[in-house]
Amino acid sequence: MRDSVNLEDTKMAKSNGKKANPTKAKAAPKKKAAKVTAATATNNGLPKPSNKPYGQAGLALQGVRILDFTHVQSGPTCTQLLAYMGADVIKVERPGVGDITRGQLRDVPNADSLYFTMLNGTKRSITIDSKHPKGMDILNRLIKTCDVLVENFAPGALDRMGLTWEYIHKLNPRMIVASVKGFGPGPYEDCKVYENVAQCAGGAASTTGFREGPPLVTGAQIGDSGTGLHLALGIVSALYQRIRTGRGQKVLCAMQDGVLNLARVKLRDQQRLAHGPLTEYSQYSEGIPFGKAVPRAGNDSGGGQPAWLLKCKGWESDPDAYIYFITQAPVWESICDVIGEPTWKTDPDYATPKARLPRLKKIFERIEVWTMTKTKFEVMDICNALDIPVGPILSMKEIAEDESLRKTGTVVEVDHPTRGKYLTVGNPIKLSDSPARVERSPLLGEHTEEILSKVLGYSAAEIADIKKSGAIAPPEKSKAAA
Ligand code: CAO
Repeated sequence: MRDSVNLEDTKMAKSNGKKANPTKAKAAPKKKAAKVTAATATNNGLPKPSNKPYGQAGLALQGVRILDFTHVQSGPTCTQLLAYMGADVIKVERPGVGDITRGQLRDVPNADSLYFTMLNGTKRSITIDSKHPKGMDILNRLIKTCDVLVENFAPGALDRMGLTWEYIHKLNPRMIVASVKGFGPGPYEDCKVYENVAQCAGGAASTTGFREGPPLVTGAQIGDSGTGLHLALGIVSALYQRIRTGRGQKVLCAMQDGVLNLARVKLRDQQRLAHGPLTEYSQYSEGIPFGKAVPRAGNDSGGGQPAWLLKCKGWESDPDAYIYFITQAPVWESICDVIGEPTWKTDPDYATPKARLPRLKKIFERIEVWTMTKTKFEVMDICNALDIPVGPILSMKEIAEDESLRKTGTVVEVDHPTRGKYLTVGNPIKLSDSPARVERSPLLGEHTEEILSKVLGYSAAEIADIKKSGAIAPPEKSKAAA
């Protein structure tokens, strides 16, 4: 709140042609400040509120051009999201090779894999050999015309291409250079990192799984996609700051940091351990002492409301016939009624959250006797009507077929020239004035000529010359063409 007041004051001072002075602005009399805020609300350097209907005033990131040097998953997640929001994302790929994921985990012969297509929608692809002199000329022009360069190469790779921060910033002082790396500065800064390395090094794996088993990685790509999301926020923040400063900056997201940010409740628990056992962990109700570090908590809730995963009708043959059941304190009486234990409402052993803590195992066993008589969807219907928070375990098959996710655009079917129709995850962030732009991924180099001529202004003769040089096509091809 205070920051936003200062921001208003800074803008106001600028619009008055005076240098902003936050100290003076803070000391300004209240009445005067209120008057100024009202004035800035109308002109404040912003255009008048659009009269166009919501959703027809362009896309949120329209006009932002991204030089996308990303590959595999973490970087592509970030730039795909920015493309969904309206940015023009130009993906640079190595001639003849492309992003390695184009060919990884292939399900349809000779077609780009789902690994690639689901992470690179709504982008344009240009092939450029960055180690070829003519390739570097093209990159120089791209650097001059783009707002953001996003990359997730191994540490040092961008510098080895000659694209140091100093070089880029000299060519285009407004350029934001955003990077994903495995680790931040420190002993591991030079290491290459993939998803599960980040999950392990970010503290997530040591706290995932069952106490009696080894550490476990999770299926959600919190290291790759999670860090891509962090990077996207860093980029839009830097774009916003650039409006005031006129200059770009470096944005760095280390995957270890991104995972730790998502696992912050476990660092919370690590500190709580110094003050006694973690009473909401089922190991407490089982009388098993805690060690020095946060243990694996199985399906415990991780929050203040005890919860567990319970079998539902059909669990013997359906591996996903489970419900996640939260014994939220305010609805405890409804839970007692629905499972057929009305006496637990007043029994001093069960009536209060504190009394229940050492008995959680027994309580969940009893609730499970009830859930096993119902399908997970029946439990959902019954419990939601009573305000009891529960969640069905949905398989990916169920998600793929879920009509409501299709309606909201969270799951989208797109058509691809070589692989046909496929499902992708649309924009999970819904903006009321900026509809998501979810399109298929580009073929390798599909937009090379279009970008060279329309974005960078090369003439037809220059493009023919570049083609012959081998800078945008593999050497064999260019030789054959010559
Ligand atoms: N033209 C010419 N060369 C190109 C090029 C182009 N258009 N695009 C890439 N290259 C080159 C790079 O210059 C680099 O060459 P050098 O090593 O000779 O400098 C090389 O291709 C690729 O670099 P890389 O080391 O990044 O690739 P890799 O497959 O060996 O490693 C990964 C992959 C992901 C481990 C590494 O990039 C990394 O640690 N990235 C940072 C962390 C990250 O994002 N991890 C998430 C990956 S998703 O699970």
